[in-house]
Formats: sequence, structure tokens, C-alpha cells
Amino acid sequence: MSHKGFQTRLKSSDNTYKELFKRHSNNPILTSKDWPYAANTVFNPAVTLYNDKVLLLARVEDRRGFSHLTKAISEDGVSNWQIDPSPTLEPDPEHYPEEAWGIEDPRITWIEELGKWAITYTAYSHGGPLVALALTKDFVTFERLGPIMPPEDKDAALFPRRFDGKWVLIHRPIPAFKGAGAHIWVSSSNDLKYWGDHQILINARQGGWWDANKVGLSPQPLETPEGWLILYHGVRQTVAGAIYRLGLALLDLENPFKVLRRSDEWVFGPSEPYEREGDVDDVVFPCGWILDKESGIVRMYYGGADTCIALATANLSDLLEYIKRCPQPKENEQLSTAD
Ligand code: BMA
Repeated sequence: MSHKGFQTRLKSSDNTYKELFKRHSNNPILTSKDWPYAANTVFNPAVTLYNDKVLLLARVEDRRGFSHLTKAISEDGVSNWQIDPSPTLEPDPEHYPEEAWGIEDPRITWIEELGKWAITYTAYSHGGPLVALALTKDFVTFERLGPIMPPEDKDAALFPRRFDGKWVLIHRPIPAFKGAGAHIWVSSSNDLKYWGDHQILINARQGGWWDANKVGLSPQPLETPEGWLILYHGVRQTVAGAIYRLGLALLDLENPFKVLRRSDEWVFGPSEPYEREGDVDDVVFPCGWILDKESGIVRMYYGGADTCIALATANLSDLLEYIKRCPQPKENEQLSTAD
């Protein structure tokens, strides 16, 4: 019997899985009941540090089924949220027709070169969901750059700096080619508007894997001394519906087109009532994480069951120690669309 990969499994001594992420005892930390105006659900928030405070940009769904984005700011990232009294970034279909059915699932990247935050989000157009980009200096006014990837494409985030003079974007197109699988792709651009050099970065596996057939980037890439840490979701289809779980990968620090490691196992999945039951059952869906450089603690903010916002934390050193023991993807594995 092969024990390949055994050493990378999340086993602890008492025969249970060792959890890298620890859920906050106040979970869910935000629900529609906390919102200053009527909302069906609040979930899948992006997160960044803003004036030394934690800023969430939450997806808020109304009773039409359309989403917009609203910010919530807190000093400790857990309590006393100052939530905007009305939507912070609303769909503007009159000027941006691609936002006809709402805007969803943002990711935020601070771009030092521009002195601005870049927000990549899903615009739900009449042609399907696509990737749109907006810039902001203050999370009050936003400069829209419009659609940057045509439908169907989602789960996009920018790297905070250029590589060889080019911006780099991770995203997840859905191929029209039946049976091709929905893989995570990476593309580059000179100007943030026109994108090329498209290639598969992390492929959806097949068959019985937890991340078979559909994967997508979750939070924005996290820069570490060992490489870019990636948390991605894998979608398992079952007779009872889909299960959204999370796995880790590590990309080369100077060449984010190169995957150094990828976990075989999921590292976080729905288990608590607020993750198991909601508008969409069995979903954990982070769109952001932040690293406290002093303590080395990573805070992952995620949507639970498409209904609420929750928080889980991990030690960066534990995440890196784990991912460094995970397998190196085979050469060209991530480039193949038909494996
Ligand atoms: C994905 C996205 C997420 C959502 C998830 C589960 O396709 O639309 O916003 O959380 O499905 O419903």
C-alpha cells in the first residue's frame, strides 16, 4: 500500500484531523440583523487594513436577489462594527450595463504603486457573471475600470505589484467546452485593462477529489517570505448539493505563474450550524484575509452558507509549515486543460 503524501496529512496524535484554522467564539460575527438597513443576507466579505482598522466590504443581498457592497469597519475586527447606513458601492447599470443583476464577492488588494486599493468583483451581467475592477483611495468614492474579463468569469484578485513590468490577475473562467473543468487561471497586463498571457494556474481535479471539476481563488494572494500563499475553494457535487471547502497552494514569490506546492486535503470546510445551513447550505467562502505582522496571525473572514459573516484565525507559520510539506505539482500539470 502506498503511503505517498501521508506525511502531509493533517493528522494529530489522537486520530482526529488537526485544524489549522480556529473559529472565533463570537461567530457568526455579522448577520443581516446587525445591518443598519433591510437586507436578506450579508456574506462573502473582502477585507483590508484601513487606517489601522479592519475594513470589510461585505456582499449584501436584497430581496430582489441582487447584491451590492457595503463596508463595515472595526478596531478589533470582531466587534463594534461601524456599518455604512446605505450601500457603499451599488450596481450602476445605467453607466455599467454589466452590473445589471448586481455586484458580488469582492477581493481587495492594496496597490502601493498607485496609492489605491484595487477591488475586483463579480458583475452579474445579462451575459453572465464577469470580472470587473474598481479603484479607491477612501472606500467612499470609486473609480470603475469596467469589465476586465468576459463571462463567465469570477473569483479574481490582483497581486499588489508588477512582475517584469506586468500586473498579474488570478481568476476563474468557466469553459464552454463540456467536461473541461473550471480551473483557476492567471493572466497579465501592462495597464490593468487589457489582459493576456492566459494560462491555467491550479487545475480542478477529477473523480473523487474534494476539489474535483470546480475550483476558484478565495482571498487575495498573501505575500510571505516563502512565496504567495493561496487559499482556494473546491466544490464537491453530491446528490444533496454542492460542498464548498478550502485548500492551500504556494506560488513562487518572483513568478506567480509557478505553483510550488498544493495541498491534497482541504484545510477548512463547513461544520458549524451557520456554515451548514442557510440560503445555500454547506458553504464556507472567504473573500479576504489579513496578516497581523507582529503576532503572525492570519484572520480569514468568510461567508457562512451564503447568509452570514464569520471569522477564523491561523498562525502563518503553521500554514507555511503545512504547505511546504505538501506535494509539488507535476511539471506542466497546471498547464493541461485535458488531464
Ligand atoms: C459561488 C459564488 C459565491 C457563493 C457560492 C455558493 O458560485 O456565487 O458567491 O457563495 O457560489 O453559493
